[in-house]
Amino acid sequence: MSDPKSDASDTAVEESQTDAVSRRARGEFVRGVSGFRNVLGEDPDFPAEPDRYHLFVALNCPWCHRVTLARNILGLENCVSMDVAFPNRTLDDDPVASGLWEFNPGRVATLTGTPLPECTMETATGKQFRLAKQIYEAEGSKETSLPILYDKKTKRILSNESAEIIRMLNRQAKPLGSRLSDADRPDLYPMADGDAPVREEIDRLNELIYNKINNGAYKAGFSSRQDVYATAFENYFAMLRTLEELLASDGRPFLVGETFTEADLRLFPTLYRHDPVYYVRMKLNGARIMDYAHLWRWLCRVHALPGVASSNSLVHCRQGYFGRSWNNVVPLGPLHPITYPEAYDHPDLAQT
Ligand SMILES: N[C@@H](CCC(=O)N[C@@H](CS)C(=O)NCC(=O)O)C(=O)O
Repeated sequence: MSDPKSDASDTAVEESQTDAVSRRARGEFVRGVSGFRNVLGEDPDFPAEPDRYHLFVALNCPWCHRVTLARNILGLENCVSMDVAFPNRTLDDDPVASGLWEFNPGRVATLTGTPLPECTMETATGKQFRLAKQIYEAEGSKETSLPILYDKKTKRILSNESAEIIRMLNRQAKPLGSRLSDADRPDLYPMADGDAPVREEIDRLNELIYNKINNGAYKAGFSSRQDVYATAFENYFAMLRTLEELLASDGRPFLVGETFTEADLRLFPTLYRHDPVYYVRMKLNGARIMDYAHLWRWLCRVHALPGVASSNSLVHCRQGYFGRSWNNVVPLGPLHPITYPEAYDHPDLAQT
């Protein structure tokens, strides 16, 4: 079973920033690095307490999707509050700048012709900021990205790195006030000594899936060079085949075995977007996930887990990915054999 190899300095969290400027100039999409990296519950400034922390997210963003999944799956919906930005960034006529995340629940989505009910104002800083950029500026930062984990008590940004936010929410779920008992709450990254092999396998898959699938999709869809796109395309589908073989090897329900872990949580946002969005938007039209029998059944299995369906919004994904660069006209397919997200209730549609 061949695993596509990662480039030396890419990690499971971020890609190499080596020559980032010249690589971008040569048409390669290179994702930046998050600057806020405090540790909840370990950093004395940020003790784990109920009703103190807040998430700023956009539901079309796959990195934010990791965080909304963790919040719901860990039973933190009532003790970690959340605001939702509009899925399209600000437009050219914006008084501040275009391309920024905006908290504007009145904004109309071209896909539905109405405002989106999930969108909120900014409710955590006490300043009702319109832009995520302003939350960063309040701390002297020039960053603009989502997700953000925010401390409502000290009015400070704790973290803006989704890989670390999900790990911290998992580790501190109980002191944060999770509504789930220890027995009912999944452990996304088990820390007992005996679990070292599980952690190693989660880390190994995280790095491959981040570079070849999660961020790989952007390398394919946002690069402006045929060769960069072609390499990302090949790596993406080679990794899907590897995951299909892994699941087929012994019929395991989840990537690392019998239990749902962080590796599954981090793969889900990309595969959830593949057939209805990335197939067109990221030019990843080599196959649908439905064409991989074990991966399709895995996707439907995760979609059916408690807390998952309420963490997703395909309307926000469609609206967000097909915004400005697609004349705000959102493709309505696929319709065959069934519409999405309804298709995720049908593991039987797996193309064997
Ligand atoms: N490494 C960060 C990446 C976050 C990220 O790149 N988010 C995108 C949205 S999908 C973003 O906000 N990009 C910068 C911007 O648009 O201002 C994480 O995983 O949290």
